[in-house]
Amino acid sequence: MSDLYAPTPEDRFTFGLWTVGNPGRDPFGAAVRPSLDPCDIVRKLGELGAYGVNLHDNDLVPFGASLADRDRIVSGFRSACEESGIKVPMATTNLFSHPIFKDGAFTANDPEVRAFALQKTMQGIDLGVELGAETYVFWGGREGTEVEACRDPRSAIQRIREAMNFLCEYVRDQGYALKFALEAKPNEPRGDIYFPTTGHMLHFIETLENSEMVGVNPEVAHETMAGLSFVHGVGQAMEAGKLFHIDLNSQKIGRYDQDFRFGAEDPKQAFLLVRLLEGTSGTPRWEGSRHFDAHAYRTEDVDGVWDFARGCMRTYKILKEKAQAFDADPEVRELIADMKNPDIDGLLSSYSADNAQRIKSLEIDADAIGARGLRWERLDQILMEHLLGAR
Ligand code: DIG
Ligand code: MN
Ligand code: MN
Repeated sequence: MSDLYAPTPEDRFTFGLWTVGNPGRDPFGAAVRPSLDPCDIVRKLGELGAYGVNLHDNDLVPFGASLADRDRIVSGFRSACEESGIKVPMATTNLFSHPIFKDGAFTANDPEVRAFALQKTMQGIDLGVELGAETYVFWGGREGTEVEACRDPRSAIQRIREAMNFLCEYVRDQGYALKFALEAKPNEPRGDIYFPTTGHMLHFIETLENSEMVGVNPEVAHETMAGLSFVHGVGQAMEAGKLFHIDLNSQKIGRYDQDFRFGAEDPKQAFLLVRLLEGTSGTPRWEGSRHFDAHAYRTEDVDGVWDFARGCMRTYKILKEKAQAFDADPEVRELIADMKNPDIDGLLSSYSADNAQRIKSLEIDADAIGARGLRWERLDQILMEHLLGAR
């Protein structure tokens, strides 16, 4: 019998080489799993029904590799992708592992570090485009401080703006059809990271010279670490036309960046996110990659890694089916139907002296409205019953 929740490339599920390739190292313990060959990862993801694989430059090409070795590695990887039908929709640069970046990359006080970060990123962009990437992510994991007196925060912002403007012009100069997606995180590995939330990134983008090329890559764990609603952050990015990529995973609030299997800690929030991305309430479906920036628990062996990958995709598809059922539920549709008021509709959407006068003259019974129940308790209970399989 066919599995309703078996992933297919049409679902556009992607994983990073660094996610399913995570060897289980953490600040308090060594790796527990062997390193996986990138070509083996690609073949396995193809078998599992994934759409694509994403990478940092050094996930594939070791830091400092010769040009000949780089070309040999890339050629073999491209062959594995083609044989497995796996795409490379997104690429990014590792600007956080090498000690040169220990006090930042684009924001470092040393201009030679900033130049090296630009050099490495241009090479990473060339690699990503060569592999077919359409989106280039920037996660500034080292762009931050522990000792706040080390630089004026305005200098950090100006340096990152210079780097983004420079790299957008590089992409245009090369004729690449590539968009940038900026990923926020509030802290870890730095004490405080600049641009800590998606909201900060959305403002920053509007200060760039080529802002139309730049969007955001919100991550579940990162907005949750900041104590924010991920659904609201994604909704704002979508409304601004700036949701260029998304990092799906799971997170308990008030913890380190856990990057757990999608839905593992927060099925209700995951349900609401899938509902938003899939547009089951009647809005347009978001067509980007459903990228899992997550990794298996350190308790797992390699077989457990593939359990993790299957679980991410399966949970997403189960929640998609439940969101479709929820929004098709007649009682839900009745409860969230747009409230209409012929006396008011049309008055609020744009200013005119006439509209102002008519709004001023409205007789609104605030006490009667204040006493009215909204029935959100009933709505949320229905959501829970769909989620728990009781409806
Ligand atoms: C961490 O959440 C970051 C890095 O894994 C990578 O640069 C980016 C792309 O998903 N997410
Ligand atoms: Mn993370
Ligand atoms: Mn991420």
